[in-house]
Amino acid sequence: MNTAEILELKKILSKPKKVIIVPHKNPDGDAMGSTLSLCHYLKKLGHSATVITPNNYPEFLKWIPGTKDVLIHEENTTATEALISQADLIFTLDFNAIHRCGAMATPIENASAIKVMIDHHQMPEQYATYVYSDVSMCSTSQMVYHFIEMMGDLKLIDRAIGEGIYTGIMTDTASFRFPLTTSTTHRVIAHLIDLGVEKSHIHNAVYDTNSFGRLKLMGCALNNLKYLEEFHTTYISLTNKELDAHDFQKGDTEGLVNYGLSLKGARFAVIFIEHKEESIIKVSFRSKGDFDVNTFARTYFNGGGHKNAAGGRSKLNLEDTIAKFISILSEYKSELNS
Ligand SMILES: [Mn+2]
Repeated sequence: MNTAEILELKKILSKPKKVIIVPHKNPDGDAMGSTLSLCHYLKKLGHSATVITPNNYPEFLKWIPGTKDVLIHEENTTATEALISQADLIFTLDFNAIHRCGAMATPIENASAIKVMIDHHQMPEQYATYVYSDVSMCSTSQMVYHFIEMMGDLKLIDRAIGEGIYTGIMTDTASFRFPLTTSTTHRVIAHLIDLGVEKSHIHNAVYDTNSFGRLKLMGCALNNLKYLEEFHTTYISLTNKELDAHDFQKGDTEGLVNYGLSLKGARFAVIFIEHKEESIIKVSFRSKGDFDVNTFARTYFNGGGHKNAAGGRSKLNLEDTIAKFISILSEYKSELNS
């Protein structure tokens, strides 16, 4: 987003507007943190702002300031679609392909509102009038901080706005350790801590909420871990039966793929999860170094994301999906060994 565009947006936002803010389907910490922080900021500017999520989101995010005012499209379709059609502006955050907001895609496309995208995923679609896309950013939440900064309103960032931003940065960087965590990221975090954001409290609220079932599911996932040493690749699979046996709740499989990448020598880690409702296999990819899982997921598994973290899906059954994956790996043997 260039200076001229910022000035245009500032002009548009100089009078009270009806604003809708939308994260991607199955919102994660960055999606909820960024949308809720932007919502607080816009309310402080005097706008009527509402976060509408495509579907429900994990309980461990339901403490972020502003959560109680979030509307869920899937559970309140008529009312939320009326708000979308009446909106002056729609901000879409933490995704860059309109299908990523599921059943909200059509109402958003049909809306007459000015659309603004803020996002850090690769290869953005061009559905928005104003696009703030930066793939070098660790999180959309950090981009919300810079957006407020570009608007000249850094002084408006308070503890409530800061808690959402902190949550998004923390979750998308796996607590400040992924490669896109920069010195600027840490300077942003330092500012948020100075505003009174309680980092230990947020860490506990998000991470230390495991149910007994989830911990046992983790054990099951680790028990299923396989290592393909010649490819420096680990993979985990979870069947419906295993999920059911451990009282699976939304969000329980979040982050499990990272355990595979923590194995000494591993450069590529994958998790395959049977998804009963959609009858597909959901696949998550993680890598270290130059191995580009965004391209891998796009090419073979109908997905995408970032260079070191991406997702995809397969319509084959679990066994055939894994077999397909292993057969593709041989093409990357030299790359994974270099
Ligand atoms: Mn993100």
